[in-house]
Amino acid sequence: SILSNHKPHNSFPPDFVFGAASSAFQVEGATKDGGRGPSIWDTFCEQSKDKVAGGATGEPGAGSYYRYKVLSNKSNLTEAYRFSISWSRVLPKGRGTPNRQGLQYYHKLIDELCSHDIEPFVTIFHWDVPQALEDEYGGFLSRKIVDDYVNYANLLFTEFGGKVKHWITMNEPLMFATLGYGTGMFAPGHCTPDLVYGGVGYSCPAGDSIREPYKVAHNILLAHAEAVSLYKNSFQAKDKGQIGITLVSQWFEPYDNQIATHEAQKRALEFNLGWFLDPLKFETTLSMRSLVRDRLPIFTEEESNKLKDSFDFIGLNYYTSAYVKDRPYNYTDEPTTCYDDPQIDITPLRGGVPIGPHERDSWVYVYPKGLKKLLLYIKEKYNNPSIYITENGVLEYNKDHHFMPEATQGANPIPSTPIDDIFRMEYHSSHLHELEDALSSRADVKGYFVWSLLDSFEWIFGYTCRFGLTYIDYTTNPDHPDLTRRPKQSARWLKRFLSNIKKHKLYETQETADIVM
Ligand code: GBH
Repeated sequence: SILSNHKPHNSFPPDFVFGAASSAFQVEGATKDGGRGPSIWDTFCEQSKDKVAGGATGEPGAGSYYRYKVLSNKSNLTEAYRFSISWSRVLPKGRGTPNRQGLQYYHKLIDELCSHDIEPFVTIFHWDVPQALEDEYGGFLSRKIVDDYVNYANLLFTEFGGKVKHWITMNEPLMFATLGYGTGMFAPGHCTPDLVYGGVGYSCPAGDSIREPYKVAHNILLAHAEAVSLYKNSFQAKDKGQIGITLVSQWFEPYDNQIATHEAQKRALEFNLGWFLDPLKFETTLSMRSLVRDRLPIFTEEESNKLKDSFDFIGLNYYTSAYVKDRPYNYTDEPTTCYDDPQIDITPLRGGVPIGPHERDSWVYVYPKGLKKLLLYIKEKYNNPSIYITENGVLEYNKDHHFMPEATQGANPIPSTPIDDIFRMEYHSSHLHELEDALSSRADVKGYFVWSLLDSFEWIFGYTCRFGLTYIDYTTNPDHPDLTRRPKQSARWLKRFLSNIKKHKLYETQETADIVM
């Protein structure tokens, strides 16, 4: 069992928020319906079939465009729902006349949530750049995106600001920049032509794996800062909401005790989290400046001031951890991708032993302690910002996954029925224990979102694996899958967990019964 202990979960503050999360392209489907324009992920799925398992696309997602009444059970599964808005559904060409039908969809969804006391947390951008802007000027490679992004954000604040009190400008700029422009594994699939990286060849028509990721990250940060300043100047006083950005990082354990290894650990955190969090709090990390050198764009003093403290909260996505060691780089060689710049090796194994239990070819190595360590690192280094864990979760493969036989040896065995996901419940319970430890060390954590509410389109893995608390049946009718939803065991557990927490909140002035999972 990966459950380190069965202590009661009883130390959450009364206003702590529990939710589940998703993103538009992954769940909505209906990619051509209701006036939606294409995004770079539609194009990527169409044109790079070799890069997405099974040649999958955003159809059917989880069918959420038509089945938006997802949470209207008699009692709620969660107190909050984090979802993203599809930019090209509300602005099919990225700018210009809004698509009323698209806006109507999000009004319906938000009203539905509010009528069940489920708080909407809205991600403005979760990787799905309108194809029109990609075609026109290269999307986030161009600084022109800043105006269009701010115009889009302004539309959302104006339409939904009365109802939405938590805004997230961007999801994981790290992944968007490095996978979209470093390896080319994600849309828009850029990398240095004929890149061979880590022994694997990537075919990309164009790109520059050592420069583009940094340009894109730079423009993302500028767009974020402008949108936050717009919200703060024109909306916050009347709407009384909060705005932040979601970042992702693993925790990195030093592989051994050498000084160089500890320095490598520091660089690993700086290049993953610090790349974005440092300019939001101080200024660009020194190690990045000295290692990426003239390939790292520079913020003007004005931009830098605008970036500083441009958030009410930080969203943090945490899934897994790895070991890190030093990899001194030979400067006579050009680096191949941005992954060479931090001069580190990242590996989930030490002496052949994985850092935590995992299913055979899954990237999620279960390491709950990493969450606490990351939270305390952020608390110390960044002056204890308010944090929401905006994603935390684990996957299971479909039964027909080709690694099936070996996979069953892992710690999250393929469930005997698709909804029998004990390992997921244990995953969340143990991460919540570590989160509570971080709370007791005074980390300012305000909420926790499970990834994900529903099984959905899992990017390059297509529909071969599932992160949902809710199982989606894709098989009933191949032409028109009816996408029947069934709560998994983990969903039942979460519901019980929450009602216990609520009881605890209610009686917290008295001495009260143990809250046990
Ligand atoms: C999150 O990213 C995303 O925000 C969310 O949309 C997604 O559904 C969720 O993860 C689950 O995957 O590691 O090279 O094999 C977390 C970062 C980036 C981790 C892509 C998995 C897969 C490629 N993810 N990565 S690799």
